[in-house]
Amino acid sequence: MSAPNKSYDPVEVETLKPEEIERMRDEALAAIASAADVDALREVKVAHAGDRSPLALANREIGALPPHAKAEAGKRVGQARGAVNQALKARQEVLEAERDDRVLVEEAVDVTLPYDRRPEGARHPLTTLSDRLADIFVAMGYEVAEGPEVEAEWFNFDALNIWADHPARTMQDTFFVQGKEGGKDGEESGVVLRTHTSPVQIRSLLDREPPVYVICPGRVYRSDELDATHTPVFTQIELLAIDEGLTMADLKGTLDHMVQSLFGDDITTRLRPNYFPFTEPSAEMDMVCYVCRGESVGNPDRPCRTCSSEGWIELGGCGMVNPRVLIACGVDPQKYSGFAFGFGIERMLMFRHKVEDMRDIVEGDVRFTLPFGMEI
Ligand code: FA5
Repeated sequence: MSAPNKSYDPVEVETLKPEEIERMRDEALAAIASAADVDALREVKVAHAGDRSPLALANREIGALPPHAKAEAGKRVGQARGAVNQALKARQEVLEAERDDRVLVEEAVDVTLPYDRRPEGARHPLTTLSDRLADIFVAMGYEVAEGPEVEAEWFNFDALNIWADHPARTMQDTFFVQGKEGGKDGEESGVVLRTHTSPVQIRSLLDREPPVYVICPGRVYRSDELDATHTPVFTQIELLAIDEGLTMADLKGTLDHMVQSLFGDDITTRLRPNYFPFTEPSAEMDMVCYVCRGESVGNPDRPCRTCSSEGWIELGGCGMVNPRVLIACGVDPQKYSGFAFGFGIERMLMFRHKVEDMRDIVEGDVRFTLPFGMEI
């Protein structure tokens, strides 16, 4: 602040002279006008409107003036500062708009440019469907059980009541890893790639005390040729329920609940007599065709490709667990009974999503998998 203003005339105070204030204002306005961008304007603002700017310092001199002179000087400095602030605001708006326009142009994305990133994958529909099936049963209190894919022959066959000379061994064409005769001395079982998920029934019963409620999704192997409806490596899901007093009605109710959860409330199942050594009685399970709901049967005007106008779709095998299996696992068949079923997930995926060739499912082409990626 200047020394006491003896003459009490603001004009006599150098920094408060009108032409001086005008010069300060004009310099500020010129600097504002020539600021090229928002950053430059920020510096101009500090220099010409900040606490140590010439106009701010001049403003401080007003305090030293006598009361009658303060008003005039205050008005002059105030107007100059007002003009500078207004100019700053206006320039700020212009420069910000220019910057935004520039950013829009610079950061624009040409969505028509060729896509050169690696495509994102998607969960394989077999995994999604297996998880979905598992969820249905976990919600009913079932536990997910697992077993090895390279399995002892005893678990895959013998314990399931399929003895070495049993004709049922030829029902499933087996990949042998090591035959009994090739094993070390004293070994009782050969080693196979499991031909079905049923050995997990045995492992589950040996691991747990009844009641047992397990499901087991997993990969299985058969020496089948790869064609439109077969693959040598496929996926099954197995269910096993062992408790006191379980009957075929429980099996039927469980199957109905599963197909209704997947295909809709009005879908039911039916059982047809069949034979599996590990279940007695055994059945083949079918579900009502979820596309035509059976209406294509005997109705040539409304043919159905999904069920070949039969009204039913074959799901897999099931039955009441053979007491011999329970005995092999140390479970008392007088006290406990139970049911089991197993089916191929590839086949279910084929009719559920109208996949016409099983090779599409197993070949791993991401163009097949991607459309399924969104299913939750
Ligand atoms: C079995 O494997 C029995 N373990 C099922 C079972 C479990 C019956 C529990 C009773 C109690 P099967 O051999 O029929 O059954 O095979 C079951 C399903 O596997 C078939 O319905 C079919 O959907 C599927 N499947 C069989 N072979 C192939 C293959 N090569 N490729 C794709 N899916 C197949």
